[in-house]
Amino acid sequence: MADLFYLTEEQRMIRDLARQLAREKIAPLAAALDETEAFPGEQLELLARQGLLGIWLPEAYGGTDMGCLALALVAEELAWACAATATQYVVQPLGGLPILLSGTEAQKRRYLPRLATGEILAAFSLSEPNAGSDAASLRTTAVRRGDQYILNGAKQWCSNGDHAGVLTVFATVDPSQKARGVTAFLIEPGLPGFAVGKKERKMGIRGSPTVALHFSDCRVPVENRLGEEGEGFTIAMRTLDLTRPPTGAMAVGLAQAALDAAVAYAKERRQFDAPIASFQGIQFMLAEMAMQVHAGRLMVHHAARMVDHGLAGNTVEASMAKCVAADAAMRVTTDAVQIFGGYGYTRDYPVERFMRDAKIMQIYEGTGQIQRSIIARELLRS
Ligand code: COS
Repeated sequence: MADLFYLTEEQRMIRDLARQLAREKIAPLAAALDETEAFPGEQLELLARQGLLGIWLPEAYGGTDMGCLALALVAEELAWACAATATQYVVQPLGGLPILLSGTEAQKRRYLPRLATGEILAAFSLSEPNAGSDAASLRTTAVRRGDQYILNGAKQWCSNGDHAGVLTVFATVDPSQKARGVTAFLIEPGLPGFAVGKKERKMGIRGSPTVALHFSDCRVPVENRLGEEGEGFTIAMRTLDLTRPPTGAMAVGLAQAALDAAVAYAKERRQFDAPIASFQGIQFMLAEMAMQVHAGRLMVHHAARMVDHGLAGNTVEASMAKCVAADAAMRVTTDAVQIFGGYGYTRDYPVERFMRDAKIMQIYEGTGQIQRSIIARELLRS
């Protein structure tokens, strides 16, 4: 089936490597990671050693320049094994792409090679307690004083914010300007006035830490501003255009894992003197699940390929792919629990974790409703 996707030799190689690592080394740790909410440090070190952390970066910055589809392929394989580890993997380009897209040469040289090797991890902080879907309404302020900006405010839902060596943080130089006031800054831990806040206790992807950030008269040198004043919102949106395909790919991987588990269980589980896979009701469910996984995967590949072929403006395709794949993951994982019956509702089988992990796919990197708004806006543009 994979060959139908017309992958290059290089893409097939990187997918196979990720699949092997995910199945042999990462999947066995996934249940305990979920249970303990531990940080997947060992898993990320493994991915770093295998050269997987820098595949989205150009060679000039220590990467292997494999592109968006390769990133999506790896994200899918990792999410098949552990959605929390996969999330941590995708946070590296989420936090780092703004630097690649808009950084000065000095900023790129300072951070990107270390992101490629995994020496430091990245984070991306756009959301706030009162600015989630309406990201342009963020209220963390950045006031220029000489060669510094003074940041004040609170950020929310920052994946990996407590482990990152560099955080791309969005603040506003003028709240009345909405999106046009948003400005991006590179923040390093230890900066006076910057503190990591509450770690959330989440339903799923529990090995991926989600924290609040606090800025209290935090002095940020002007050299740490990314792009110009007012360019931050566009930087954030362009980044999400690139990370929504790999995020959709995580949803595909999770859905594939649930489908694989459901197929295996349906063949093994006997009721009414026959394997439940022999019943048409179950067969139809499995067929529906397979169609949804397939549709999600094709859309993810298409949105990622647009990036790799240098086609400007994959915004709508990225939103469609992320939305369809996330909805597929929610439906497929829910159906997998149904096929497992009472056993599926217990922690003795992985499908309940898959279902909990799937829910975030419809929320992070823009909710399903925001993706639909982006698609509709394009349809209705006159
Ligand atoms: N690429 C480049 N620029 C973009 C863009 C994109 N994909 N999308 C928007 N922009 C630009 C617009 O062109 C506009 O620039 P100008 O003012 O120069 O014309 C600016 O950004 C503001 O865009 P827009 O008017 O569309 O902003 P809205 O406030 O209406 O918000 C949505 C747009 C809802 C799409 C945005 O707030 C969003 O994506 N929200 C969800 C945020 C999210 O995903 N959060 C998850 C947390 S990050 S893990």
